[in-house]
Amino acid sequence: MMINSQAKQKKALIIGISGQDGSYLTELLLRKNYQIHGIVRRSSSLNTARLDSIYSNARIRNQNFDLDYGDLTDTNSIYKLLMKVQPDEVYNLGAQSHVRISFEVPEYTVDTVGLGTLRILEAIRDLGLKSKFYQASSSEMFGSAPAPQHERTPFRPRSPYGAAKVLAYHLTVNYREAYRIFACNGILFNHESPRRGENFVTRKITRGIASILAKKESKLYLGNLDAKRDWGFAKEYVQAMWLMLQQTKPDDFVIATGETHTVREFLELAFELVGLNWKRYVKIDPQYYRPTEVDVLLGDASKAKKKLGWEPKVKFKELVAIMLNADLKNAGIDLQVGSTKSEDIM
Ligand code: NAP
Ligand code: F7E
Repeated sequence: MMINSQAKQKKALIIGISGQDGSYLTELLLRKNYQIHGIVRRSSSLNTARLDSIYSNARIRNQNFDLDYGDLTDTNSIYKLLMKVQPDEVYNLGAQSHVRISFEVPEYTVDTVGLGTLRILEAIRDLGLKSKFYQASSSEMFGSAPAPQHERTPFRPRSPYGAAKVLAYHLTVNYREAYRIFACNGILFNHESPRRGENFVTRKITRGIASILAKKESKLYLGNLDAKRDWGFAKEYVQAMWLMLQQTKPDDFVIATGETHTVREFLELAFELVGLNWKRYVKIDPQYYRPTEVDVLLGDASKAKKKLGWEPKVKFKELVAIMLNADLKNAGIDLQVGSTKSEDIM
C-alpha cells in the first residue's frame, strides 16, 4: 500500500488514557501515525503502568506522545488542554467506571461521567474547535431493557453509573444536533483483556485462579453468578471507536459480540482450563451484590457491521484463555491453556 507522506499528521486527545481502553487506543493511533496527547490525573502513586512501555517505545521511535495532568471534574484543566492541543479527534474514555462503586460514590460518578462529558463538549463548542468527539457510552445504559439491545432500545439504567452514562449519551447527541459537532456515541458492551482493572469480575477470576495455583490464595470471593454479559476483547473494540470518527457523518453504534454468558459460565470455563473444580474454591460474599443488578446484556451490533465493517473475531472461549494465560504468566506459572488464535494479544 502507498503511504502518502504529505498527509497531515492527526492529533488525538485521549481522556482516560491510563485505563484499559486508553492504552489499547493509544497503541492503535500510534500505529496510524497520530500525535497523541493524553490527560492523566494526579494520584499518590503512579497510575500509568499500562502506558509506560508504550510511552518509552514511542519516544525511541521519535513519535509525538505527551501526557498532561488534568481532571474531568476540573473545568479549567479540560478547557485549557483543549485550547492548547486543538485536537482533530477527542476520545472521552475517562470515568469512574465501576458499577458497584458508583452506588458508594454516586455524586462523584455523575460528576466525572455526566458533567465531565458536558465540560468537554462545552469547551469544544466555546472554543469553536472542529474536533471530532467520541463518547464512551455503555451497555449499562440499557439496564433492565429486554435483550437483545440495539441502538433503538430504550435506556433503563440500574445504577448511578448507568444513569450518568445516559446523561452523557444525550448530551453528546444534543451537541451534535444543536451545534453540529461531529460527536458519536460508541455503546460498548463489556470488553475485557489482560489489562482489565483487577476488580472487574473477569479479571478477578483469572487473577484469582493464578493466585490459587501460586498458593498465594486459597479462596476466591464473588457476588452474583447469575448475571449474563456480552463479553468481547478490548483490543478489537478500540478499533470500532476509531472507525466511528472516520465516517462522513457522526452517528451512534452498538459494539458487541452477540453472545451472552453468565458469570458462572466464565468461572466454570476458567477453572476447567487449569483442571480445577471452581466449587471447591469459590465463596459467595454478599458484599459484592449490587442494590440493583443488570441481569442480561446481549448486544446486536449489526449496524456497526454494516456501516463500519466492524466485526469481533475473539469470542468468549478465546477471551477466557487470553486473560487466563496472561495472569498465569504474571504469576510465574509455566502453563499455557486453551487455544488463542489472535496474534499479538496483549
Ligand atoms: P478504566 O480502565 O476504568 O479507565 C478509566 C479511565 O478514566 C482511567 O484512565 C482513569 O484514570 C480515568 N479517570 C477516572 N476518573 C477520572 C477523572 N476524574 N478525570 C480524568 N480521568 C479520570 O475504564 P475502561 O474499561 O478503559 O473504559 C473506558 C471507558 O469506556 C470508560 O468511560 C468506561 O466507563 C467506558 N466503558 C467501558 C466498558 C468496558 O467494558 N470496559 C464498556 C462500556 C463503556 P486512573 O487510571 O487515574 O484511574
Ligand atoms: O460485573 C457480577 C456483577 O464489574 C459483571 C464496566 O466496565 O461493563 C462493566 O460493568 C457482573 C455483574 O462489570 C462479582 O454483579 C459477581 O453482574 O465485571 P463487572 P459490569 O458491572 O458489567 C460495563 C459495560 C461498563 O460500562 C462498566 O464500566 O459480574 N459479579 N461477582 C461481580 N462483579 C465484580 N466486579 N466483582 C465480583 O466479585
